[in-house]
Amino acid sequence: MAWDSSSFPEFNSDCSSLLRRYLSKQLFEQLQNKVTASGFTLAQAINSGVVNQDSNIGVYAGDAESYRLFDTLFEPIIFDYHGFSANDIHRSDLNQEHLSAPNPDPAGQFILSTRIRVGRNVADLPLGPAITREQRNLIESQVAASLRDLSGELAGTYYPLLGMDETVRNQLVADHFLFKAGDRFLDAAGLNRDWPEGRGIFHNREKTFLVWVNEEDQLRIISMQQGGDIEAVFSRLMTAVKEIEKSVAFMFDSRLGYLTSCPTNLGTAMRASVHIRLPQLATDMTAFKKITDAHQLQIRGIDGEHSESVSGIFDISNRRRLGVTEVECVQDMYNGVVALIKREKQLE
Ligand code: ADP
Ligand code: CIR
Repeated sequence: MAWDSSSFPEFNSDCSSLLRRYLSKQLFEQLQNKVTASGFTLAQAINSGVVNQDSNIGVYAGDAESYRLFDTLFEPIIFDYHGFSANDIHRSDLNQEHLSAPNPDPAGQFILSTRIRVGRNVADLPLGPAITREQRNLIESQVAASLRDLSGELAGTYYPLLGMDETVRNQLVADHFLFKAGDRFLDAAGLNRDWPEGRGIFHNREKTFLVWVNEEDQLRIISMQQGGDIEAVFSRLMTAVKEIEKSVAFMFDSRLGYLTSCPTNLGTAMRASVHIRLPQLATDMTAFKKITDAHQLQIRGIDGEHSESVSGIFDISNRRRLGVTEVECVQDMYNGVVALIKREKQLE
């Protein structure tokens, strides 16, 4: 759906995005002529949520300045999503020794795999929605060069998307290692410009450590493995993040934490998830959601965001990422998963 960005957008009656909730006509008019130094406008920030009326959130930032220039729109969305408030500041804890999350399913009855990722962007450059082709390509070459220096378990190879065999690419997506192509939410945010140039994936031989380059964020640093050893996955990720940070300066704000293109990822930019089989709970989504809501968890489908559950398998992850530490993000997920497994066993 194309829209005339010079006038207040129309929202469908069933649109329930945070954009619709917080963008009044008056606010639109106050912000519509503001432009950041990298040329990012309100129309660009809200395009994804206007074009995709089924968005949950509907806004993206083009650069660090977007969060300040359009703060009257971004802040209420951030507060609503993360339960964060104006006086809160971001707290970080990357110490793996502070996490207590013993495998909640040592028999391997429920948890298929565990994955934890953080988003990162490069300091002093625009975010993906406003980046130029040259800046994106520069990030790709600099990040690929830094990743080449990793050693031990983290050592691996960078595979650019440009020129990648389609069968190989499709298999990486199907196996949950690589981002999909053509996401309409990202597309409308300007994040698919010049595709596939500048994008790629780094991974170690076992595919337990991966880095996505220039997708929604410039880096998505990922640790994953089969089963429910959450502590091992977290520990590998923390080691990797600290290593990469030695050679790449990340965009960081003392109040909002790591800055990301989507406001749901601010703060820790961490999503800790399990793929978990819960066939009994799947038959009663009201009871299921009661548990996930109590533990501030998000339910996604088997192929990630905006996908469906298949065969009673769900992607369960922490919802809050700002105002909580990395350790607390994983602890949220762990506590909720323990509660879900307990309930599933009762229903069996
Ligand atoms: P993100 O995690 O970066 O927010 P998505 O929700 O699109 O993005 O998920 C990216 C990919 O990671 C998808 O293929 C998804 O199925 C996969 N994934 C997420 N969690 C797990 C997990 N615990 N085990 C295996 N794959 C996972
Ligand atoms: C949306 O608004 O639905 C997409 N732009 C994605 C939002 C991020 N997802 C989330 O709920 N954490």
